[in-house]
Amino acid sequence: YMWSFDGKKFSEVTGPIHFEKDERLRLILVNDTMMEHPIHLHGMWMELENGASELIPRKHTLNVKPGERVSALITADAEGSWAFHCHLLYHMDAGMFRVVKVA
Ligand SMILES: [Cu+2]
Repeated sequence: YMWSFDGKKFSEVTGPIHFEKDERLRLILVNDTMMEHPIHLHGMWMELENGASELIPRKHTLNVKPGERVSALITADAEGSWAFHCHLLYHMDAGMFRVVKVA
């Protein structure tokens, strides 16, 4: 089997995911599998949109349950290339890995 983001494993993608430096963006993760995926973005906080307004949790890893849709706000304030991957290492090895480039 293989694991992927957007249907493409890491060996099939041609380049990084691009974030504009200092942009404020919303990342939406949809888990259409039957397993949990702890999704880890290096270098920047993911602010979990859980309805808690100013008490919004700031996370490096978001656990996404089967069938769950999670959204997070990110300020792309860290220039460079960053790993973005499932933290179950056998999922990462099977393709659930991307590079995020902030420039
Ligand atoms: Cu996973």
